[in-house]
Amino acid sequence: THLEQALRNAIITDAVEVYFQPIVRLQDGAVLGFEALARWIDHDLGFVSPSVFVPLAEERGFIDALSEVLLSKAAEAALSWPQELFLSFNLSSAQLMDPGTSETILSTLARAGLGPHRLELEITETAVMTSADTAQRIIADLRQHGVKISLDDFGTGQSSLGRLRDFTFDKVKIDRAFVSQITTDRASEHIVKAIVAMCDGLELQVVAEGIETHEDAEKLKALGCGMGQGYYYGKPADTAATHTYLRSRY
Ligand code: G
Ligand code: G
Ligand code: MN
Ligand code: NA
Repeated sequence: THLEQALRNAIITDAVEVYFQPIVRLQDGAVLGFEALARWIDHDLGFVSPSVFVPLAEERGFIDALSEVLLSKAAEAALSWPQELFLSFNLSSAQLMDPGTSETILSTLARAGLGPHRLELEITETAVMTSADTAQRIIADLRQHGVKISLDDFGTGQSSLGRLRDFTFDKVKIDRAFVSQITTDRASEHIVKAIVAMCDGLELQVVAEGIETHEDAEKLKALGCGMGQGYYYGKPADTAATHTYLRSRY
């Protein structure tokens, strides 16, 4: 298709970009790291969402090539941040079915010169379900090298609690579907409260996604949630704007 060809071409010509969104400590707003988010603006097609082009690359069998370009760019940017800041990067489900993934990631990091302990990989419940054994091995291998694993979009997949028991994660990201209604919907508040308590018990870090207002942030702090992310703290921004953002804070 035209879209597929345009995307393949964008990968080759280095036209796919990475933006960064801050992840902060809720207590004091300190930046702890950034999530990398792919961005592509095509000459003819204009803005194409990663929720369109990532699944396309998966379907057409070139998610590896796309992801390698993105991770390589993201790692290069992270090199110029303060050393204590982590880089969080999304892995797609197809990558968790491919036994070569850990090797690809580690060698991309090595080439960029970014230590594996600075990388966190965001994976979804659906992704670990589809190919559990392979996913398990990839996760174990990467963690052994110091890479951390976050369970993304928590609460929206299936058998969430079973995943937490059977897999080893470092962090849970509460889906914005719960966070966005936390000040208006009692059920959402109770669910978030329960997730935070459960993660404390399991010694998992917790990030609330999609924080858009001061009121959201205050409520999450009161519920004991450790970290947050969302437009209230910062929208995804390009490498240069991310530098400026960091310079204003350090
Ligand atoms: O940034 P935005 O909210 O538009 O992202 C839409 C979706 O695309 C999200 O589910 C996000 O996780 C996914 N996404 C963004 N960047 C990447 C990437 O680099 N790799 C993968 N696999 N998914 C990404
Ligand atoms: O699936 P994942 O959690 O990786 O996707 C992150 C998506 O959420 C990105 O597309 C990002 O642009 C979007 N996002 C980040 N912060 C906010 C927010 O505060 N509100 C909304 N509506 N979307 C957000
Ligand atoms: Mn994510
Ligand atoms: Na998410």
